[in-house]
Amino acid sequence: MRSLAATKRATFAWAQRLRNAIPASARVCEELAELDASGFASQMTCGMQIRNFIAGEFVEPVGGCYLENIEPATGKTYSHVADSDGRDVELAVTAAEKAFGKWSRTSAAERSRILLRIADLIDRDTERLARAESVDTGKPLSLARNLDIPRAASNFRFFATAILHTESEAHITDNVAFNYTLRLPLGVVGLISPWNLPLYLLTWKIAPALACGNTAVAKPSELTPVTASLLCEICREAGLPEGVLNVVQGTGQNVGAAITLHPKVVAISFTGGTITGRKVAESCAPMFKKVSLELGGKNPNIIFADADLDAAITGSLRSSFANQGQVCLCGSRVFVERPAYQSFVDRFVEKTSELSVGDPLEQDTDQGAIVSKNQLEKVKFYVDLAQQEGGSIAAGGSAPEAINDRCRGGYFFKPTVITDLPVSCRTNREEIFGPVVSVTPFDSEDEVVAYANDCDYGLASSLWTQSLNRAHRVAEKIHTGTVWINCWMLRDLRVPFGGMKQSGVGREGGDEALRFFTEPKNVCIAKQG
Ligand code: TXE
Repeated sequence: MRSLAATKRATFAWAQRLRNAIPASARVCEELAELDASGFASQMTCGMQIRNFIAGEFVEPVGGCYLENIEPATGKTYSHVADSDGRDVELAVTAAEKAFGKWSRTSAAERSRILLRIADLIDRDTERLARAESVDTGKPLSLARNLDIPRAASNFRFFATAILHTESEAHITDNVAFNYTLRLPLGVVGLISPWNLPLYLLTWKIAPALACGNTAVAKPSELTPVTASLLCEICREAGLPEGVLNVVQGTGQNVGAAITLHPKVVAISFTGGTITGRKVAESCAPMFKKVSLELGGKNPNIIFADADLDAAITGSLRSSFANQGQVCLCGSRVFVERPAYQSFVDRFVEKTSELSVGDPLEQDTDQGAIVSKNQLEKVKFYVDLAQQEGGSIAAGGSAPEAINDRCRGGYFFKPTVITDLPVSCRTNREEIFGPVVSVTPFDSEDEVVAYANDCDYGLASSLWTQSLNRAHRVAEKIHTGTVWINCWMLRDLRVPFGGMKQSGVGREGGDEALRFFTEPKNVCIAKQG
């Protein structure tokens, strides 16, 4: 009769063999979980195991299944993430609902104190979070360290202090009544975030939601689950009461949809692609849920001949290729006034070709890996399409030579500049979401405004000019939620942030976020006597 330990060892060995036989894209299936009478499944995965965070505890998914989590820089599985489903969402919503009463009655000062503590702990763990984010997304470690993680801390600090200074309206109705407006927390809210700026965008939702007294069920992208899990550890250490924040890991169709459709989740804040955003809106509409959608973009970057060309080129390199072009705000359609066109193209192509595509963990890397094999294939598809549509590859256009042994199987693509495209071709209309931009000349202000606005998206735009009058004039005419003038991605967290048309509904940031995550109530008191 074999001992239990021997049985476990034999089962583990068998399970490892079975797991290795499973195609990389498959999940560690229910059968494996059946072996797991004593939590055994959790030992069947290589490396880290990212579980759900519900009611203040890290827990296995009810179904016991896990997805392979692949490192973009190597193309290898380096951890496993819970492949949860509606049962896990139900547990999370129950925990959030249970926590809502006390949290919504907690004073703003106490909520602020805890959120500020979370920000301090994010600062303390910057290196650990930055490395996790870089490994999970493929972005350069330097970018995660200097942008993603500090911004996550800023998100918490901003809303932790904002709630200490909110003003509410009062209206005196002639001499007959006094009105005041209450802005009350909504209840349990659903927060769904994408893979390009995982911690940055998830905390941009969590911070205002909790600051306003709501409790939350959050879902990061299944492609980039790690920093959300590390954030949960930080929240627990900061003293956030159990159930206030719950994170359910897993796919959009199994977890995202369950959150969106849950009757006790009263509002959804979503950032992701337009196609998915439409599904979320379709789910919310019949249930009259509040919904905020931050979706895709195909942003114009307009350079007039009178621009400071050095500044425009430096700014355009960032707006074209930051985070491997995987930012919804990237300026993927570059328009240059004809007198400056050739000079811009020559210098922009030269600088683009100097960007180093490398191992994200190395300090001098400018461009890391694309987030997934699917996204890399999407980028390659559009570069091929661009050439079919008449475009010329002025820089990049292919995968780089082998980066190093570690990254041999990674998802890399050179920053790519395409010229000579027809203005309204598919390449110039559809979101690529990778290190690919087109450059097109224009001859007049009216012409370039028409080019910029001839687009299904309306998220952000940049324009470079030394003429103040032209800047104001064009800024007013362009159909985007944000217009940057002689800059890009210069962010003040108080301003409304979001897009129009197929770039989304609603705005995030500042008072817009505080109003989204609260319900206004008018109280009208008639004057006595
Ligand atoms: O986004 P998805 P993906 C764009 C970019 C990209 C495209 C698709 O063009 O190529 O969107 O990217 C969850 N109900 N942006 O596939 O599918 C999903 O699990 C509820 C722009 O990553 O929109 C993830 O957590 N949730 C964007 C989140 O939604 C669902 C940044 C986003 O996934 C769901 C990223 C469903 N039915 C991509 N299906 C930006 N605006 O910055 C999926 N999800």
